[in-house]
Amino acid sequence: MKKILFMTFILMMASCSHKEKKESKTVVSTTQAEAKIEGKAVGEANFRPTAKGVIVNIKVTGLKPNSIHGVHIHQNGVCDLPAYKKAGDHFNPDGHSHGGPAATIKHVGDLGNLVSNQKGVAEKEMLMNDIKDVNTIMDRSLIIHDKADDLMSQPAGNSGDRIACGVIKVDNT
Ligand SMILES: [Cu+2]
Repeated sequence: MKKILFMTFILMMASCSHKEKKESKTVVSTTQAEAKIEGKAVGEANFRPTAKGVIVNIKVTGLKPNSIHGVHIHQNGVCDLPAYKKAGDHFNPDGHSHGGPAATIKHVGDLGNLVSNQKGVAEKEMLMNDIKDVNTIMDRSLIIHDKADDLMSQPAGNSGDRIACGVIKVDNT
């Protein structure tokens, strides 16, 4: 912890003395995370920090062929069967409305949709431009829904039941 505080101090000092570079290269923390996804779809999500935001990479198998499924980060790191209710609502620290991943106003946890191929495999990589530190989403959950997220309906895009879940944990590998 002392080391982290010290690094934070150094970063603050650096940003004070070089204001013009403030936004460009700072990665708040190098921590990475992963979520092992289980349920009606099985797979993995990985999260890594970049200067522009956290990049999430999701790969799952076992979905219905050629189907679309809402995918979000929900606030609690609990994957309780049968319906993952304890995962709670979308992770939304800013109190924003629900939206699509390209929207300016959206939940931090709004990752849009996963689209499966004819084998029921879906892959997605996207930039979460609202957060730069993977620790912000640590010990929360990644949830896949039965239906597509319409990216508009409040509070969760009308995406139906929760069909798969993974808790987001530190990735030390
Ligand atoms: Cu959700």
